Amino acid sequence: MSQTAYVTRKTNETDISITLALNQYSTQSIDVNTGVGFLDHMLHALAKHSRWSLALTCKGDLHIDDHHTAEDVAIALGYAFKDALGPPAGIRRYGYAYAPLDEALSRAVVDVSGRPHAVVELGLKREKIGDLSCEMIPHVIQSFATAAGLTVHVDCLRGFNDHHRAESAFKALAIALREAISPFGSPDDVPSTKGTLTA
Ligand SMILES: [Mn+2]
Repeated sequence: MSQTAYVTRKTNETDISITLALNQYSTQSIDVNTGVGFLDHMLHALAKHSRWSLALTCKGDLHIDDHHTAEDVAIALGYAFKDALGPPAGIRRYGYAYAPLDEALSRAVVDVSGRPHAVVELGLKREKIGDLSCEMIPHVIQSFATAAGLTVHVDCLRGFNDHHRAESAFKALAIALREAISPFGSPDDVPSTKGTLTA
């Protein structure tokens, strides 16, 4: 099954191109360039531990700030994920994971529900990490989940260093996503008592 998507999204604020392939267990190719280094780092971690291949470029209005770039990249990546996955069937649907990074520990719980909802509590204290505003970090996860049609709960449970806190959250989300879309049951089984996860 080909689980790939190609998404472009162009506005007056950003120009984005994404090629995404899911379940890349033998080889992975990851190249992320948004112009915001720490955002690239988080998306690279998300792709790596989700076992995605990801080529993502964004030319955004960084002369204003990082807001449009971070938000629009997350939205486009969410659409790419939803498109690559296709109608949810033959998957676990639920996934959860804990990921530590040194002293930091985060937990992510994912439901491929078709019901977009995100609760993200990372407890970041700094104004920015590199050129990414800390207020944008939970917003990236929320925007991704909304566009992808996912329910996600992501909490950083402990940690002193904000770089570690954020990175452990993206790693936990990656592993939970990987689990949630992993094959389970018969390929045409929709894991819902309602019989659909798309309405
Ligand atoms: Mn790091």
